[in-house]
Amino acid sequence: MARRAAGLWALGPLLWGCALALRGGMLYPRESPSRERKELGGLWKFRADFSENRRQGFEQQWYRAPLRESGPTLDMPVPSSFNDVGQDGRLRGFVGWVWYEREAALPQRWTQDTHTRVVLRIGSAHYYAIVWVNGVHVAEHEGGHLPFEVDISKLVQVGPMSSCRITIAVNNTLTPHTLPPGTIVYETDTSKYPHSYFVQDTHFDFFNYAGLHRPVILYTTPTAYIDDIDVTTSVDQGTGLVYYQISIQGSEHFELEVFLWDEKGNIVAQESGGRGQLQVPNAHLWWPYLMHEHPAYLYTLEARLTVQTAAGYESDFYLLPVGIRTVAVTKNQFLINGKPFYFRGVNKHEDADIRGKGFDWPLLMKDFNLLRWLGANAFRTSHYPYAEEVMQLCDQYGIVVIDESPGVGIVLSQSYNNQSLQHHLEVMEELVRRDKNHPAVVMWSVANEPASSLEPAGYYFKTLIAHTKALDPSRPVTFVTNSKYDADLGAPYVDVICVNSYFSWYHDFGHLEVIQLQLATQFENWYKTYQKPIIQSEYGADAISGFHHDPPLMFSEEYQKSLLEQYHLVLDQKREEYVVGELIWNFADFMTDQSTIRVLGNKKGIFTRQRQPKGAAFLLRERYWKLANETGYHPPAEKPQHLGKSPSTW
Ligand code: BDP
Repeated sequence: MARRAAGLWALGPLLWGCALALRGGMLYPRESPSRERKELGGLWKFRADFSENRRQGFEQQWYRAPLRESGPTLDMPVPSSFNDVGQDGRLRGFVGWVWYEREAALPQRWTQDTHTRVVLRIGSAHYYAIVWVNGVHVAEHEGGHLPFEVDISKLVQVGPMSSCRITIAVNNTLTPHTLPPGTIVYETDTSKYPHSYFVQDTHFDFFNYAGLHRPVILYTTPTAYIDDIDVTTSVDQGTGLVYYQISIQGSEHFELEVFLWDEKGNIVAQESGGRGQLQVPNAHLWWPYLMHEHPAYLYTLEARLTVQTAAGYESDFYLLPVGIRTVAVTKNQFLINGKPFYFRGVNKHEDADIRGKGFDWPLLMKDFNLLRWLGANAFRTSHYPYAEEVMQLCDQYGIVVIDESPGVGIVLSQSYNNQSLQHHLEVMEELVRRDKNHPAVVMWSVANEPASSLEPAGYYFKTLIAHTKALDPSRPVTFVTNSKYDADLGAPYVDVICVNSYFSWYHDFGHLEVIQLQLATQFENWYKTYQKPIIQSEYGADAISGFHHDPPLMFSEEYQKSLLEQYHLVLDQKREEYVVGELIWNFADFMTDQSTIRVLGNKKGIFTRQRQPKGAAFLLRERYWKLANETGYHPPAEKPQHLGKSPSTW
């Protein structure tokens, strides 16, 4: 078979690969007396570039005029993946550039007041994006799961009727140096394939949904503004300590006041200056769900910036939810607020139905309601960072998060070279910058199932983990392994061993009787080698909802349940020693590439893709509630579902 891997250049523009260096903060756009926001959700104009080299859009400069003038366009919902919305099979599997466009009408006070800064923020564009406003190139971003933004004030503050036409070209091509990596394979045997035929190969087990997956937002700040806030917390004999650092842009001469509000609307601490410590006597700590009678208590840090201008005073206000809690790891425990914490949780995907990976409030609420129903207290953002709105809900509901980078499928030796490592370091910077202030995030995961026994993996993970710890010394760092305990070159650098295994699924088919022995051996080997706490970060079996067989056979609901039960027997022994958590694979069925081992996707969900329970969901529910009760913590009263509260002075 004549196959050759093609470089990304084959599809990309000349600018490809020049990702912007990380600059400034990435605070979530929140409304305040000094800030407004406008979501650009809804139908955008859309056109996939089906030309052979996928470059027609650049050659014809589709960004210079309304997209409809370039040829036929579709209406495409944002946020959403573009793949499953239409009836055109070519679009579902499309690889290359797609073009989105939207006209936005802006309020006059945004376009006429030059003390207002207008910012365009894209929550996620998978995978590479180039952005133009009114035909002017304003931004590029690599990576499909983290936000980027650009100040577009100068382009929209040009006259009373100024318009704002936003064009975004998005390319979903994955190469050995993207995260996640992939390969474009050209098929050159003309007896089998048409001229210039290529396919996208990936080394991960989920469909490479693409498009504008998360909200696109326009928001304003004053020209002197709060650019970033960095909060870490600790506790000293009941007194909560909130260390903050605030960076300001647009002025060197300013006053900064910082207030901490409790949930009742009282100021409990206050400071001035860009850096300091707020002390909260008898602090309400942030506890995970089902661990304390006051779970997930959130204070609100209010930063007030005042700048003197020729015209008088100008202010900027930013409100940040703050949970006071500590995280620590011993050789066999994971501690939150000094108490042993056991992860009873799930792995998820941002995947559902026709919207693909598009952000969706009803889906998000359903998933959180199901987590509560299950009695779960944790999840891992397998295998990429989730939407910011998800992280905010975790803070509010007390769901603990292992925050994973898109480092999944790192299995080719090329994906360990300097270019890949450099990009991975930048992605960790973007991830930490975005999620550092979430109390729910208790650990970073830099990768999932890399080929960590390959020779370059040692240096790669040593560097990556050290960099992540330097960015955030307050949280442990891990990656999730499926390598052998004595061959894993990255494991020496992690704080917690996270191990995936699929006994009696990917081998020993049907032989549930070997699970206990194999799992116990797995745990003992890892613990003996590293003396670090262990999380069973994946285990599970496919079950096709409605398939039954007793005695249990593979793919039946009975088999999935029985396999889980075997795992639980060993987990119950080892959690007395050093196992600190279990995360089922997977919360819900999800879409994958087509193959003979996937039946319309991966069916290891304990819920279907439509979020209906399989038998295993009831089994896990019973177990998680039992574990919750065993720890002696009482279910909390229903938590009000608002995000923090506005200070009463407003
Ligand atoms: C693990 C991967 C996960 C897969 C799962 C499976 O981490 O992404 O979906 O196996 O095969 O190896 O179901």
